[in-house]
Amino acid sequence: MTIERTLCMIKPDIVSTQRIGALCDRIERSGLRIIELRMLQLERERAAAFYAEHRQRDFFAPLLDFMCSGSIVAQVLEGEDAVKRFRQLIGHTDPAQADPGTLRADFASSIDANAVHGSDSIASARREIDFFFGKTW
Ligand code: 3AN
Repeated sequence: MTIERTLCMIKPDIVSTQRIGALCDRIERSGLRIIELRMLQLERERAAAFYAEHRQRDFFAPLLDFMCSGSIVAQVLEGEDAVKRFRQLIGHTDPAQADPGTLRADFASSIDANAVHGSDSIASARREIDFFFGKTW
């Protein structure tokens, strides 16, 4: 086991329905530690840069619309095996297919409005933490 850091982004569906606290409670109860936190509004260009790997997908434009529809909360989470553990806690991209007890099963309403993002690898975590918090890691 190694101590890792991963990027969590709480999406506009959770912020607008005032469930930031409920979601952070679940994260903290999982044992992961919130060590940085910032609330912000993504501009379209910035959202496009964050999701650049999906540029060719037909859900790209609706994804940007949604991610720019309100504020998001970016966080750095730290803990043993944080990248994998947080992905497991989040669950499947489509909440209809997410296992019971996962964040998307409990908080997400659709594959678009799916509550939360978590880095999918250590390399992605580094890039995504830099994206929101600068190269201080
Ligand atoms: P995840 O967040 O589960 O790693 P990614 O990285 O494949 O999912 O996709 C990024 C985001 O794009 C998802 N969180 C979701 O909001 C959206 N997305 C992914 N696949 C689809 C899809 N088939 N239809 C609509 N939106 C999608």
